[in-house]
Amino acid sequence: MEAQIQTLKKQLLAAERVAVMTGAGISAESGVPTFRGADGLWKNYRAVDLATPEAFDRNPRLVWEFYNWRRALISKLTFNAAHAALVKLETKVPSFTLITQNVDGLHNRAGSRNLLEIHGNLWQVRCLQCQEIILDESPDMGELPTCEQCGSLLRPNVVWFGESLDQATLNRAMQACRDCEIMLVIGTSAIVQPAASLALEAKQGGAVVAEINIEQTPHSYFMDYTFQGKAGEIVPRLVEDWK
Ligand code: BV8
Ligand code: ZN
Repeated sequence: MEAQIQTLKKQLLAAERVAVMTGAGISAESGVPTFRGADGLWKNYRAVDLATPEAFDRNPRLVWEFYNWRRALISKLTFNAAHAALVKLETKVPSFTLITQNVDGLHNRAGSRNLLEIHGNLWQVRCLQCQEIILDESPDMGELPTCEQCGSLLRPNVVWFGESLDQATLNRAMQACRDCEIMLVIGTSAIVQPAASLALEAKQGGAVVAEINIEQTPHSYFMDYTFQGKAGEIVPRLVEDWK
């Protein structure tokens, strides 16, 4: 692995255009539960069953309880060495795009700038009626928060299963993956679409693609590099002793 890290590090140093895709695994060492890992449960519910418009229509109180639980938990956590290493990488690469499936806001807090949050952001809420989007970082939004403008129910401004992603954001992510010379894919199980198709876009665009994950994924077979280990240990080594 060490030789591979040194080789990839040299390639990153020489690259003009780099794209990075992160999933829940990059925040695991910060203490944020992943979706599909052993910690992916909440009160015996699976996150994927609560992160849907149907669940919200059926029981908005339960879904808000789930999101308030995540807000309260994540508000006590902070970014880790992997998030910080990507901020350093961004300062060194002429054209750098960070694409994240995560809604925890830890990349923003670490200082990433060119960031595409393709599944939205837990710290934003949206009014069901007037569509007003508000940044609200309070750990607990209350049982059924309502819009100050029109009094309607608010929802987390995240993309739920069955909902389409913001097309402009997705197009920018697609373009960055098609154009890049190197793509790092960090801490994602490569199951959720269309996010998982972005690594294929990079590969088909001729990029060198590297996966960093504690386990193999359905995409490992087409990776140029597969680093089996923790993001918090491997990502900083890719940018260490860079001047
Ligand atoms: C859409 C926001 C349609 C909410 C999220 C059947 C087949 C194929 C697709 C589908 C299907 N049925 C339905 C679909 C589509 C569906 C989908 O992909 N479902 C999956 C479950 C099969 N997709 C959608 O619904 C998307 N929309 O398709 O729209 C459409 C089209 C046109 C018009 C109208 C509609 C919307 C998907 C977005 C859902 N929202 N999040 C919230 O967070 O509350 S997705 C959610 O899962 C999170 O964003 C999360 O990031 C994402 C993906 O999971 P991962 O990030 O990969 O996390 P996971 O836990 O799975 O894995 C963690 C990984 O990290 C593991 O590999 C682990 O080994 C690794 N790891 C752990 N620790 C570490 C580590 N790695 C390194 N270091 C460590 N320390
Ligand atoms: Zn409103």
